[in-house]
Amino acid sequence: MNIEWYPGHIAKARREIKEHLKEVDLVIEIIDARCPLSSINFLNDEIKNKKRLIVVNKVDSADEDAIKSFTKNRVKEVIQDFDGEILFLDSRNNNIKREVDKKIDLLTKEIVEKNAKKGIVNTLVKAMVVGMPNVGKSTFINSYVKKKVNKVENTPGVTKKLQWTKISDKVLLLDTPGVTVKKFENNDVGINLALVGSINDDILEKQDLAYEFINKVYSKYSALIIKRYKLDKVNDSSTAIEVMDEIAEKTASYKKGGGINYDKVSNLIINDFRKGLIGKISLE
Ligand SMILES: Nc1nc2c(ncn2[C@@H]2O[C@H](COP(=O)(O)OP(=O)(O)OP(=O)(O)O)[C@@H](O)[C@H]2O)c(=O)[nH]1
Ligand SMILES: [Mg+2]
Repeated sequence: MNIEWYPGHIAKARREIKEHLKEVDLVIEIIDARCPLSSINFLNDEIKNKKRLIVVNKVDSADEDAIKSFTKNRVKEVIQDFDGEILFLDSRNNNIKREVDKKIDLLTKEIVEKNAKKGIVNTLVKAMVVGMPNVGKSTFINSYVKKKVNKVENTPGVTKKLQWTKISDKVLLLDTPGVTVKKFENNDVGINLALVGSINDDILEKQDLAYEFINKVYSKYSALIIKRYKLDKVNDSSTAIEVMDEIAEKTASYKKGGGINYDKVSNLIINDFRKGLIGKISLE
């Protein structure tokens, strides 16, 4: 399965992000905890020289062991000279302000001190919030400011324009549209991003995507899948097709004239994963 999604509006958003980089002191990069390495570092060259806070978001949906293993060293595998901070969040939670403030203080200490020496006592830190589509950038800002200032929806491409939000007298944040890359490093990255909803569903072959999902996660998470769909025929060594077939059977996903409705069962599996209904599953 080969996935590419780089429409005109994303190319435009990328250009706009680049233009606004000059104005900000800090970049807050939001990534998806279920596939942190697939969703990280998409603006590599552009934000290389900026102070960087990586927010590993949606931790409520991800496998706890996988989250624990995501350390600064892991980040350095993809961003060699990373010297920023990492913060793990469920951004739908409204109590994130204190934690975020602490990280921003840490990363902007130098700027604030430099300004203080020049006699500027109230530095307003400007930060840009960036990330792949649908990772939760707007949700993060809404929770941080404790107001619904940005539109949030569970599809990619919800935020269309760059928009500033004043969080406090100390912090100003820029929400940006989600951006993907022209070509993913490998197929697996594209598949992971498609599964978490960062790629427009219209271009995806759902049957292939659902197959890739089961194929990828079944060996590790068979217990969760078996429990969710009350499967009793498959076992740990069953193939992805056998698993999909039994899910179809147990969810009555049949075509009118008989036979398995693979479109239906594929959509069901993907949506259940995205909603976290199967359990805490990580793709990496
Ligand atoms: N489970 C969970 N869902 C989240 C979290 N943060 C955001 N979401 C959900 O993820 C979906 C996308 O959120 P948005 O804030 O619109 O994402 P975005 O990155 O601004 O998306 P674009 O503007 O389309 O690029 C929504 O359904 C949110 O409710 C989180 O920490 N945990
Ligand atoms: Mg948004």
